[in-house]
Formats: sequence, C-alpha cells, structure tokens
Amino acid sequence: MSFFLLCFLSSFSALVRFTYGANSGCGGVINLRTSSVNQGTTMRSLDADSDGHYEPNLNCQWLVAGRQGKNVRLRFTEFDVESAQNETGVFCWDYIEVRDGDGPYSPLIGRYCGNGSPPTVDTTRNFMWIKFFSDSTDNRVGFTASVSNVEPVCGSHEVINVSSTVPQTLVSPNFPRNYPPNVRCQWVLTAADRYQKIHVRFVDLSMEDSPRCGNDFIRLEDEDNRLPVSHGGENGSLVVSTTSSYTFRYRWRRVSMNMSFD
Ligand SMILES: [Ca+2]
Ligand SMILES: [Ca+2]
Repeated sequence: MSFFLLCFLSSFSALVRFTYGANSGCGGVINLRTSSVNQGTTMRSLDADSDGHYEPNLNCQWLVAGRQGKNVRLRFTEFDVESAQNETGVFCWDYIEVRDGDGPYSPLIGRYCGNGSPPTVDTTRNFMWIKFFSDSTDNRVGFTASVSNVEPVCGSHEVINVSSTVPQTLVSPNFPRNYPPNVRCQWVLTAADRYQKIHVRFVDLSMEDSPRCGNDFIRLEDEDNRLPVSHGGENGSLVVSTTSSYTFRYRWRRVSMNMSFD
C-alpha cells in the first residue's frame, strides 16, 4: 500500500488537469535495440479525437533507445506546430524538444515549432530524448517523424585512453574537405589517473563564425563540468589542459577541422 499524507494544513488549493500518457501514444520508450540500421520507426504527435490536430495540454516524453554502437536519427516527414512571430523572433507556443541523450537534462539539440520542417538530426550516442509540449489553445496538424539507428560518422563510442605520450589525432568527418551539415560528434577522453593532465592542441581549426557560436561549436567539458571551455569560429591553434577527463562535443556544418591530442 502507498499513500500520500498531507497534514498541518487548514486548507489547500490545487490545479488538476487531465493529460495523456504513454498508453495513449503520448510518450514512452521507443526500442530500436533490435532494429537494423536505417529501419525507421514512425512517431507522431497525439491526435486522440482524430480531428486532424494534436491535443491541447500535452507533455509527451519519449526515450528512443538505439542499438549499442549506433547513433539515433530523427527525421521529420510532416511538421506544423503552433508558433508566433514578433519583433524579437519566433516564439514557440507549442514545441518539440530534442536532446542528445537519455533524459530531460541531456544536451539540447533543438527546440522546434512553426511549419517549416526541422533538419534531420543525429545523436552522438544511442539514446535520444524527445518532448512534445502543447499549450491550452490553438492546436495544429503536428508532426510525423521517423527514428532509426544510423552508423556514426564521427566521434567514438569507446572512451579513448590518452595516457600514452604518443599523440593521437582526431579529425572531423570528410577532413580535409568540409564537414557535412548537422553532424554531431562526441569523444570522451580519459587519462590513467585523475592527476595526469590531458593536453589538447588544435592543429587545424576552421569553423563557421556565428553569434555566441550558435551554429557551429566545439565544447570541451571536464569530468565534473567545472571547467567548460567553448571554442568556435577561430582559425589557428588552441592548447588546453585539465586534470580530469574531458568530454568533447562538436556540432558543425561546414569547413574543416583537424584536432591533435598530444
Ligand atoms: Ca485532435
Ligand atoms: Ca497550442
């Protein structure tokens, strides 16, 4: 038996509303562990009353679990989600949120609304977390999308041990040619012990410049996220050291990059 006990209250007020859950097609786990590469599974926004529009007050959350060693790809085939344009830009009254990982605090890939189809996106690992939110009014057609396993084009699913003094080199996909659009990569580096420094030298770095590196960027994070270093839009080299493990996250759209870890 389980119960909640509320005491020491002389009165209370609470806001209660009906919403949908995984049993209704609103969220849940999408298991791609036994799916072959590029074999898509369809997912869509919930239209419970079949009027052609998604329902109001949705907060649907999906965890897409892909095959070990693969990345998860999300590709939209239909997209119309309520938005509003004002002088400062587009505001998403309703939205779909996509994250690179297995939970609501994983790195954000994007939050999308409007009627232009978002780009196809891949995760850097075999998990993707997706949320669809709608407010109480103005429901649109919604989205239909396919999720599938894809072969990683970059990054590493294995932790790279860089304890050796022999330099190891990482390169962006297609190097020395331009890297492809909408690619996300992640490498995790570790040393033999946490007092050993990891030394990173960028041998060739050329990336798109954009305000606050909003388009293309490299993010270096240490083990505890205490010393995040962001870098993008510069030419030349950069040397960074830390006393603990590094996580590298890259998002890139064009030009070329070659990184040497020594
Ligand atoms: Ca509906
Ligand atoms: Ca709405």
